[in-house]
Amino acid sequence: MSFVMQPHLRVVDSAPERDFRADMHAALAAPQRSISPKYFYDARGSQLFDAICELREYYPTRTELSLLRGHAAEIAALAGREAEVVEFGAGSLRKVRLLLDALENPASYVPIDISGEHLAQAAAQLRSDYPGLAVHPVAADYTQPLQLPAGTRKSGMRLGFFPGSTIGNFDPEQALRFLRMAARVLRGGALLLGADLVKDPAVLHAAYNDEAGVTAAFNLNLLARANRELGTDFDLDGFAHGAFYNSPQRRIEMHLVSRRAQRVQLDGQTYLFEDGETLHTENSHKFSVDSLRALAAEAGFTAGPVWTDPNRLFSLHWLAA
Ligand code: AVI
Repeated sequence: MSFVMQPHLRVVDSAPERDFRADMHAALAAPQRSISPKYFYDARGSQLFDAICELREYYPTRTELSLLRGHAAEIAALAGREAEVVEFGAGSLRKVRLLLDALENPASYVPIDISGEHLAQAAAQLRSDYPGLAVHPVAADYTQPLQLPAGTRKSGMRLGFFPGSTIGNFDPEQALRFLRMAARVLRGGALLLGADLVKDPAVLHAAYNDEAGVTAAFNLNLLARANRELGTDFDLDGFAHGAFYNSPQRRIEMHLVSRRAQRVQLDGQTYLFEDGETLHTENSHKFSVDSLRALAAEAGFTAGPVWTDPNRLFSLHWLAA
């Protein structure tokens, strides 16, 4: 893996279009069809995800924001002065701003994101709003082995930030692999991690089946993206959004469900969907506080304080690396 240096952006070449095409072929050819949820996030998908975060039914974002606000002083005391904040995914600037505002004189911010465009925007915004902060964006797939740019950290600790329960979108082996990588790059520092909690399945079900249909549009956008970028001929009206809580596996599963028997073409190959057959697009694992701490310990972290809301919807973990 090599870094391509530009004035403000370090790019790790991961040929995303080729990955999407190969992964879509593999998904369509498999007996149990499934594809990584990372392909949700083109420009439209990112907009739809932002809209999901505002939904009445989708409690994780506002609950995590209130945990960050409510425990800012404790987090700041643990982080100390001049921390370097490394964010895995340049997602919600709202969240990292809360963290940066809480910290004492944060020295630098390293957002890592697969979308160079998203990163460039995030970096430009933060540079103008935090003139004293050194911003070093890294365009990379942080689910792959990762090397952080050297020499960006000052005297403070390296503080990883992985909010939103994105950890739940990994399967258990990927989650462990990610946490091991994070423990390695943050060694001597810590990771501030948001994790959604196991709860009443009705609450979970509502969060992924909102009345306004935004989550359905987010799910179906994957097919629109494939049509545009890969030249598939998915009939968007031929698929329905499906999301349910798989309680033995403690995860929400999202699927695109074929409404009838139909064919889909990709690069001259034809794939058949039976009526009711699905393309599995996402898992969103839910954790207990203890299961998350055990996973982190297995990856090499020492679990520290954990903060939850009074309804125990969501958890925010301090994990020492
Ligand atoms: C990004 N991730 C944590 C979200 C989740 O809840 O698993 C993605 C999402 N999918 C449907 N709604 C939100």
